[in-house]
Amino acid sequence: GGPASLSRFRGALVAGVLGDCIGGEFEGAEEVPMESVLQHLSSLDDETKGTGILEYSDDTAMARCVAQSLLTRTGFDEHDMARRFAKEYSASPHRGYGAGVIQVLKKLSSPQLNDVYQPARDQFNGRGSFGNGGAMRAAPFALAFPDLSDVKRFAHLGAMLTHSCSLGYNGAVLQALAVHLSLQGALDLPHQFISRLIKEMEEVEGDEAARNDARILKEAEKPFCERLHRIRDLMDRSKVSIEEVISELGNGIAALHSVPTAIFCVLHCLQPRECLPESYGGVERTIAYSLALGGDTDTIACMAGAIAGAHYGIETIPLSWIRCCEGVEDADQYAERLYKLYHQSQIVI
Ligand code: F2R
Ligand code: MG
Ligand code: MG
Repeated sequence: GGPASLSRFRGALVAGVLGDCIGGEFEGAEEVPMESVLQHLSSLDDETKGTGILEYSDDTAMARCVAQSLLTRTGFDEHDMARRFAKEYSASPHRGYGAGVIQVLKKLSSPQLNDVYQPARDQFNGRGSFGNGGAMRAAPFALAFPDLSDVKRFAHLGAMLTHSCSLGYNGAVLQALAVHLSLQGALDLPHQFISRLIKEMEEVEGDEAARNDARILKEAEKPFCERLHRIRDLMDRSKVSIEEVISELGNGIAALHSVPTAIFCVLHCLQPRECLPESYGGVERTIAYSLALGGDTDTIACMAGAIAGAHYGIETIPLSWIRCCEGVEDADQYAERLYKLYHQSQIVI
């Protein structure tokens, strides 16, 4: 479809859920041979193997809260979103949440709480979390707001409800920006896509808080920009091994070690790859490649899936994958409703 078509909206949310559900199999694994990935994926096609329904984890549980809140409030409402996170956690605590964020979610359920951002600020002795939990749920922000400055602003605030370290919330901003640009068709020109992300993140990472956090954590002055430059270098190479991707970009639970990696997975899989079946479409290639990196596979595949789904659209996603993942129908409905919200807010009165 054309820029910001319904197919792209559906692709983004559905492929995000698939990445989470399918990627859960390998989360935390140090090495994942491509052979094991392909076996896992082919078992999804084979109904006789009785894979059953693959459950979604915290990534999708929280993204659903973001989508529901943006739709119900027709925009960003921090109190409503915080309430939904807390309620979802208390109803279903065994979705594999991060060890630290659980404290925030418990505090958010207190009726006495006035400042919904305070529990996140108290994390890690006041330094805040740099985990990828803000980024893993950021895609719906790109689908709710057509304006790029709104996407940045609300992805930042939405992440701050649990992640007050700039290395956490700026990962969410980067992920939302990547989905936003992909939705516009920007991945048709991959080098321009990455340059645009660098330009936007130069501004995002230019503020005092980001510089301060980077200094304390002994990272580069603008850590996400530095990783985006590494992606550009990797893109220009004719061959890149999985080991090089992991050592240059990471595959861990920190936003800095996973959001740029997810973006690289999408870019690397824009063309067919030798290690992947020729029959695979772009979303299949992207998710398969993300799993082969090991580490935080559900989250990297979820984020890469959302960016790739916004590029290729819903029609490219195999039905066999859709059928075996929990929460896909809901994601599809949220996508349709967000599509309407997005296009309504573009009407100039
Ligand atoms: N938690 C997991 N996977 C672990 C295994 C789960 C297990 N399989 C199960 O079944 O239970 N996955 C999910 O967590 C990631 C998102 O985490 P989030 O929301 O960012 O959580 P948190 O706790 O804020 O941060 C994660 C960890 O990062 C370290 N960390 C963060 N900030 C830190 C700081 N300032 N100083 C030191 N360490 C910091 C801590 O170890 C946190 O626990 C996703 O992968 C999701 O799938
Ligand atoms: Mg998870
Ligand atoms: Mg994870």
